[in-house]
Amino acid sequence: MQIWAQLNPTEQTKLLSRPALVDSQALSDTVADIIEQVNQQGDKALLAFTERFDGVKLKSLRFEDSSLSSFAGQIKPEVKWAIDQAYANIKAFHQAQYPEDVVVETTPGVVCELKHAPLASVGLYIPGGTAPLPSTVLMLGATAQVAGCARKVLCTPPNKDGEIAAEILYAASLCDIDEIYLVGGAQAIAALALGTESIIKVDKIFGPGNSYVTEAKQQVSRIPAGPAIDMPAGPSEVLVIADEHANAVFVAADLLSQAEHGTDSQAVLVSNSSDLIEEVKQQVNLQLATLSRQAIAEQAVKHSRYILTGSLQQAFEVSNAYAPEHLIVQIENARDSLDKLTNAGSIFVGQWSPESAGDYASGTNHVLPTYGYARNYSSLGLADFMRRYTVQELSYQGLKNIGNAIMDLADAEGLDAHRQAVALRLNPEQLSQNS
Ligand code: HSO
Ligand code: ZN
Repeated sequence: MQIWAQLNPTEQTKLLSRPALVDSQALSDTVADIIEQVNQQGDKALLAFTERFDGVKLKSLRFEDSSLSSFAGQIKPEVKWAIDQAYANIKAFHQAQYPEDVVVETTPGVVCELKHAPLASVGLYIPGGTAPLPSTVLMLGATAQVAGCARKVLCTPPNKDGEIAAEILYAASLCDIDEIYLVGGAQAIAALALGTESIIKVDKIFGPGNSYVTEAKQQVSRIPAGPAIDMPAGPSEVLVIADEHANAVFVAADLLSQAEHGTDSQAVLVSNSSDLIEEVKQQVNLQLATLSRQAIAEQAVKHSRYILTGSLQQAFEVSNAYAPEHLIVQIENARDSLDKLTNAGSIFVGQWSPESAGDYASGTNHVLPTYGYARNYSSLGLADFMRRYTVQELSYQGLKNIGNAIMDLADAEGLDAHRQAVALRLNPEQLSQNS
């Protein structure tokens, strides 16, 4: 347990720092090489990388099956029902996020509009790894579907048998995703960004992934006229603020649900009660022993942090400084503290709101800013699958009304043609004078 007030500012900053991202030259060179090979050899490179990294020799990259929804029959009924319920809630929450268009007459005769349109084509990356993540398919797919993106392309690495989990296929079918490719890693990101013979490139790439995927997303986003990406990513993290009224069993369970994601997962408890902290520590050890992913969670727990503050206000300050991806507030009258908690990807209020709810089924998106980016990046939402643009229409009178402002500013910037574009409209006789 660390006592916040006893640390100097440097120690406080160090305590809240994230692990250094694997940002080695070797990683970035490897990824650059993969991107270049996909650029030069297209599908051939994708198939070769899939054989090398996923251990499977595919005949075709595209997952061909006309009736994706038939995979419902291959999954447990309760999992199908769970996917259905999660999908309905995610859809409902994101449907409510439709942005309003704006029309404003800023000056008489000068009408400005803000409009929204769905992105035409989006790439949704679903990681492979130890467990299939149908929940991530729903988070990305349902949101793209609600936004109205015409082309939704899903890439995921095949398993050893060259297949994709039925849960992923079923979730994809709910989201109307009919373009699925069996390709993962940096090579999938390269294909989505550059295009190959079988994969047409997309406008924006979404989704979590390992350090290769993350690096590849960063690199392709720098390609001139390349795709946009959703957000930078780091290891997943949770910060729990708890007071002496909190249930230590619940708090420990929440810390562990983060810890089991990966050995680099970040779990932080901030409390004004040393008794609660001690209780939670005991609970963490007890519950850890029951987990199937104990080995992973144990590693993450080793670098978890327990911070004792002098007050709840100080706990809020610590949380804002850390800017966690997930923030769970288990204190009395938790809702009253919301105004003070400014920096977090997603906030879970009160003891009945575990992070798992948002990870799976409440309706909020689980793609969230990590690594302190909750300070300046938004949680994924409908707006990320849309672009906004403006429209304007001026009448003659409107142009007259702001004409002097335009011409004087053009003068100030020394841009004569800009001035002329107004002057010639308002005084067309100038044209004949010039010629
Ligand atoms: N906690 C993860 C999302 C997730 N959890 C998927 C379970 N499945 C990052 O927000
Ligand atoms: Zn999770």
